[in-house]
Amino acid sequence: MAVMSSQVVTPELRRWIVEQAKAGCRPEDVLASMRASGWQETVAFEALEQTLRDHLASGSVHEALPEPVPVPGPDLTDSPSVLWAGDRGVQVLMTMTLPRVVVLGGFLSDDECEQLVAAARPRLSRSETVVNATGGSEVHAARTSRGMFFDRGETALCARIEQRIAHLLHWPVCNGEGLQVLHYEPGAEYKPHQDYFDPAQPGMGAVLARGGQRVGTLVMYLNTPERGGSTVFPDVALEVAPIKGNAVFFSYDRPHPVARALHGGAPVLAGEKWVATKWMREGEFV
Ligand code: PD2
Ligand code: ZN
Repeated sequence: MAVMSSQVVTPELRRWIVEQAKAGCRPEDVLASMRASGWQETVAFEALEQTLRDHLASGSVHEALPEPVPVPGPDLTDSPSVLWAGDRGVQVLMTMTLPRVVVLGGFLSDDECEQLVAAARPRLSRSETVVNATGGSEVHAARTSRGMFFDRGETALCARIEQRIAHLLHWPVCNGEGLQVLHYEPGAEYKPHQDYFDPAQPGMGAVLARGGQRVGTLVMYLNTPERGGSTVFPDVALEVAPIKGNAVFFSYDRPHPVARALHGGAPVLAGEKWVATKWMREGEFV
């Protein structure tokens, strides 16, 4: 344990500094957080510098940052308030750059929401998450919704919504996975996670072979829960309220925390929550 000035740099502090660096935080922001929690300027600076130097020397941050790739997204040139999605106008309610998040109003009609719920309801089963080791999937406590997948273009309604998404986000229909519908009952949630696949994990080869990485997500709200159920982005303290017919789009140009795309579905506190999710791949999803 190094002693500098009157404050002691603990192993916990060093570990925290390394975690911040791995998550892509800029050193000046890490320094500002340390100052805000009472660390003296010189102590904070030296702890940061020494910890990062030691960590680099240990070889453990030489994992290269993946190169950014093209991602889907609406054309937000000149800050439009309404975007044309091929068959209807969609409102732009909020935009953010890092992470790239766009909240859309009136993406689906009430009738489309109700039809999706009715078609999905009889086919629901407990949602699963990807198992890193094998690329398969399993039930996990972090994800307590029930869900189902439509095949791409399975119904006329799916095909219409897929065309709308492709038009709005300038991304081919064939790069999209089939629509997934999720149902959350009170208490159900989807803890913060990344939608991309961790390329370092064994078992990802088979997943990535079906169209490459995921690069964008559109979560469409099919009802309005009484309380709770927001889509949250903890890195930037953003909470998107689930409102029937609205949607939240976000993209991630590399499979790394620097894209800041960590997100989750907060627990439903009262009522129920229905969403449809469209994941977009780099290439054709087969
Ligand atoms: O239901 C949601 O709000 C939600 C949150 C995070 C859905 C997903 N992720 C997803 O389907 O990936
Ligand atoms: Zn997600």
